[in-house]
Amino acid sequence: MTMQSKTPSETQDREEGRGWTLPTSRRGFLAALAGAGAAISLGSKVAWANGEIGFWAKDLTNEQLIHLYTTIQRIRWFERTCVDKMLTEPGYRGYNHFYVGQEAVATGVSAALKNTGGVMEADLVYSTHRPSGHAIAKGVEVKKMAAEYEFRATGLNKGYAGEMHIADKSVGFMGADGMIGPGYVIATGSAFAIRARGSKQVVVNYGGDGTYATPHFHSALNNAALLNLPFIYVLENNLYHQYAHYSYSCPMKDIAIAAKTYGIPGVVVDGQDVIQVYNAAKQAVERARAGEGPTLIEAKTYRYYNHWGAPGAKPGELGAFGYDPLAITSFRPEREVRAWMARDPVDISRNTLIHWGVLDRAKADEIETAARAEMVEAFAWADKQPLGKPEDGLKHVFVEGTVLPRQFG
Ligand SMILES: Cc1ncc(C[n+]2csc(CCOP(=O)(O)OP(=O)(O)O)c2C)c(N)n1
Repeated sequence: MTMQSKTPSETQDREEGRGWTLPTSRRGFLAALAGAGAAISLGSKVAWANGEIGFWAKDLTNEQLIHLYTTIQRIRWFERTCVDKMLTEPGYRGYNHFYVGQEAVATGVSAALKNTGGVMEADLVYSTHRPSGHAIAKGVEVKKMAAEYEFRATGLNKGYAGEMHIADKSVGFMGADGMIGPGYVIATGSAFAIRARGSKQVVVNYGGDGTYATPHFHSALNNAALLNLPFIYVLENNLYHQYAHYSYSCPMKDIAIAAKTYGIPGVVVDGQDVIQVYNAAKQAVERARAGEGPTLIEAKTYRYYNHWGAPGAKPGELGAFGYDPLAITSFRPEREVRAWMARDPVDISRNTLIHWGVLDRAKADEIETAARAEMVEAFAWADKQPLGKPEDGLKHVFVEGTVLPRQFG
């Protein structure tokens, strides 16, 4: 990648010393970035022009880079532990729409977000029916998440959500959504509320390639563009909706082209490479935070396992799931599966960080072993948690208390 040439206005600004001074060191620049809003956007443009932030994510510290790799491993092992249980434990209750293969997308996006401060301060993420990676990357507690997947009373949502509707407002994870479509409209509404409050929060909405064909996709982007909302649509193009290739429902190869229709940036990014995803997300977040409106990011990625999995599944069976991606070739070519597995997000992030001298092999192995142990322990803890009682079924469904009679409308 070549450095972007300086635009005349930026050069002019620099020469005339308009409104900003450049700290000499990169760390100094990062400290200056601690400010918010428009200052970040302007600072970032200057940094970009100076080669400070490039495709190598120079703004991330070694610790933050290691955190990316750790997150990818944690997502991978959450899923693999879940799969193991489905295949080997007849009593396991959870089901899952697996995220294996797509880990770098959620990880890269969340690294560009504010993930603390609760619903009024954290950036908000609206998820899909394939939520585990989105949730873990956002900072959801995995033990409680594992318990929720098994409908345990001490789970993240008291066993009411299962996989399909997990939510954790404390980290800005607003919830998974089993319906393909309506969530995006809710997410844009949420971005509108944020703008109305004058908050600097940003809303990220995830969707699959299948969402292109829904009216909600177009309605969400159209309104976000018209109202200039702090909204980012991350479309994870894993090539298939259930068992149909996306070319059956989308006439373009790059779905990001749709952004042109709404006059907003549309970015295609390699979803297997966490650094590339991070860079695209960071730019979109800065843009949204500075009041410059929405972005559509299309991350090209691939799901290894089948559409979903449930307890009692047999490896490789269509309609259940396959643990071995190569066994799931009845609706996709084996060479395609092999080609994507050769670009595994775990390997890419590991090799990148080793190549950069951020990690060595021993440390990378240690992180993987720890992630694996953490997930085995989380699911073992979840197994021991109590199940919900039938008589509690209607609790937390309605708001408790009295509503005064009044006329609406
Ligand atoms: C409105 C609606 N129609 C149909 C379904 C059934 N359904 C569940 S997942 C899915 C495919 C989703 O594909 P995509 O958006 O590409 O996401 P992916 O599963 O590939 O991550 C469908 C059709 C649904 N959940 N909601």
